[in-house]
Amino acid sequence: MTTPSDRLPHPSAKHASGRLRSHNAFQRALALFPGGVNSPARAFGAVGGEPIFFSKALGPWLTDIDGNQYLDYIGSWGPMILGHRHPRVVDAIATALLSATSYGAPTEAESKLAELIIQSVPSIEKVRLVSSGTEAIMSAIRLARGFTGRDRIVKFAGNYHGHSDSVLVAAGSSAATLGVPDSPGVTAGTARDTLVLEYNDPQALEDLFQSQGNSIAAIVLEPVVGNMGLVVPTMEFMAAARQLTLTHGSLLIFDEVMTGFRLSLAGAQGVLGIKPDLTTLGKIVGGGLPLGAYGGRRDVMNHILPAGKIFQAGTLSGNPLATAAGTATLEELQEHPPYELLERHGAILENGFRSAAHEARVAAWIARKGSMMTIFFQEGPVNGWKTACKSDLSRYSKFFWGLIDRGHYMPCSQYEALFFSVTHTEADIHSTLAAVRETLLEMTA
Ligand code: HOZ
Repeated sequence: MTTPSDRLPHPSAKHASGRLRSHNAFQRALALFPGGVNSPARAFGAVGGEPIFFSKALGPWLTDIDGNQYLDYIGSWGPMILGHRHPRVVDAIATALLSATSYGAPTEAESKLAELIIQSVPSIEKVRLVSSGTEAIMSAIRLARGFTGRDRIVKFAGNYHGHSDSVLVAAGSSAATLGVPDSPGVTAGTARDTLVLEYNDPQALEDLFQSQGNSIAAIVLEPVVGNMGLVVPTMEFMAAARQLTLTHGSLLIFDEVMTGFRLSLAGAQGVLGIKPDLTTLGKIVGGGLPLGAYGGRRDVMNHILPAGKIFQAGTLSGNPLATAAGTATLEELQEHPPYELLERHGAILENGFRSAAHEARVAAWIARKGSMMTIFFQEGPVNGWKTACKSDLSRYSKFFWGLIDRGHYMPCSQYEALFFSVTHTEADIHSTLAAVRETLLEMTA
């Protein structure tokens, strides 16, 4: 087990009384924020109970405001591939902080980060830095529409691309978790231009393009889905998406906000061997600070203002602190690629989950790619939203709380993938597996 210097003794969190400060903090927050949170994914709506409030994190460890410690399996929903407070990232932020927090004017540091992105992801020839994954996707879709002169986009049920209007249709993540995959406030006119298909259904894609291909600006997809739980694409599906967009003059946009720099330095596209026209990035690219990016073919990116006419802007785009954190993270990943280690630990985790479920006689479909994984409480196979949504959500809730009580912080929804970091040791993973086994046995006792 890792032993961070500031790790506190682990009081039994089995009872809500072990989280009294979190309870009080939540009561205060309820009066201040809608639902007591600043993003619904963290509200515990899908698992019941109250969210836990945190005060500190180090490596793979989280410390809540009551002093409980948890091995972290969400990593801030993806960014923390190097673990919390990695020294190189902390130093880079501290150094940047001594110069300025924002200029609203260009810096050389932004070019350094852009060079690292372009070196890492071969399909990206030019890039634009923004402040979040939502902004990256929203901008990439506008670019695809402006470039092709077409209005429609194709997305897949259960894929989540942030919260801009045109992708809040059949959306995954907290939109699916909290039962608003089609949010009120998204106009019928906007939703009409978003065509929704089932993931991993190449025939449906083929049929759609046969009938409406010349009105489609882009296909946007998660090349490995993390937002309906983890769903891996078939090569047939990915090849169809690539070929149909090429044939019909549409663009292929890979949303790699979760998978970028996570599954390989070149993201999911590096693993799958498919080259999109545009890629969106977030999470890891900002090293834990708010930063996103979109990029791709030079001829397409040159349509963005001021090189071209398609508008997109942002006061804090390329913010010096976020740029420093992202640069330090990508440099560390380039110099010490962790992907073999993450794959090895992922395989241990996956096999351990599978044998624990087998021993407890719990129906479970376990999906994994690298350091992302989901246990779906159902027989499976899970290959898209129609199958993902058949999972037993009350079982997931019991599983989640059983693990919280044992000091392991899993995603608070069946429809989110877990992430682990380079700082999770093999011993940490075995300690999680022991807790998973105990929890599953307790659930079925
Ligand atoms: N994009 C994150 C994973 N689905 C959730 C973050 C959030 O909505 O707070």
